[in-house]
Amino acid sequence: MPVARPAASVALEGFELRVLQIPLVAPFTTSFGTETVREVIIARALTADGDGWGEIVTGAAPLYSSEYTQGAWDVALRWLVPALLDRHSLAPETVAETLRPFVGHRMAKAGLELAVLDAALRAEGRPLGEYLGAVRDRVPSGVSVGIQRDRETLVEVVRAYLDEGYVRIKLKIKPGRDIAETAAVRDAFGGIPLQVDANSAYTLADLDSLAELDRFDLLLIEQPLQEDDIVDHATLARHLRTPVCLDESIVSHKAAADALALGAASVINIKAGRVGGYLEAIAIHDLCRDAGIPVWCGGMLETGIGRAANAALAALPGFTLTGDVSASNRFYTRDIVTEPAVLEDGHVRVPTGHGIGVEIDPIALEDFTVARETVRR
Ligand code: SMG
Ligand code: MG
Repeated sequence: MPVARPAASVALEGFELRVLQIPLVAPFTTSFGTETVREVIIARALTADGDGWGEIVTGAAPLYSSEYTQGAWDVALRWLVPALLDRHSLAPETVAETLRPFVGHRMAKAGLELAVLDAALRAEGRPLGEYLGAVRDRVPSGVSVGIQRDRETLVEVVRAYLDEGYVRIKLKIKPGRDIAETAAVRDAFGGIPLQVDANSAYTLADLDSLAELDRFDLLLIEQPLQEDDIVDHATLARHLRTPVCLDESIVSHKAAADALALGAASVINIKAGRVGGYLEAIAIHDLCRDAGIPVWCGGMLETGIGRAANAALAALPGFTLTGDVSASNRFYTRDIVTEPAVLEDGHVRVPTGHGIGVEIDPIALEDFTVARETVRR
């Protein structure tokens, strides 16, 4: 049990799932493509003591990982939600165990678990941060900068984020759009905290060009190789001075333990969605803290729901590196919560309200909904 004090059980009566499409303030380009709209699934747990909210962070296409909206939608409605509804009284800590027979689909499981957890904590009057073990009331905010048209544009985009107060910059890179881009940002802004993320775009054959990044004194290089290239990441790590951080590869506590045992990573990006939930995320946090491995909280362009939960997670003691927990307006002009996360002195506040600590804006939720399904016991 990763938490100090479990939450009370809820009497689960149903689930409402919605697909939302929310326009982004600007296109977001990574090594695997460009997004202009965030397609996401919002889960609402209906319980005898009130509702709870969760977010399934899949994208429209299986490009970041094998999960995607329609796959998550199908598995949630066909298998996961019915399995949860079969339980008459459900403790949030037993959601993962209940869903374990269904292989994979971790983002779908994570979103459902968060909805149950939020309902339980709201009913008890407990904030998520307190439940997870947060030790800070705000967290430093880093920003993930997509691949830009050219280097001049990249420098101006980074400048605007630094002016807003972001305390760490992450550049998305891919082969051919890496060394010169990183050099341009280093030249323009000197010793700012800087890191890069390749989203699996390289192979070991690119070792020499990846080693060129060593001269930029980066905090880390995130996921240079494929998701299942654990041994190759270990080989790469032995040849780079830049610390290797894993994102896509770390799908569970077990995957994290294996990666550390093999020397495949010296830093880990923790995303609750990717690992199947906030409780699994805490287990990885605890593993890394005991192993002396720094972790940071990743982002999946979350709406105000997941963003609030991520701020709570990032406030745990082992999150010693700045995460991708940015303000809502980094991605959205309009969010689905009434108090979207804002940047204050380079930080985002950990909500103190009950559960995830933010309230849903029902009109925005409705406006962005493109599909909806309700399942009742
Ligand atoms: O939420 O700030 C955010 C996005 C951070 O770059 C980010 N996420 O690989 O770390 C990552 C990417 C995954 C999302 S790309 C669709
Ligand atoms: Mg990443």
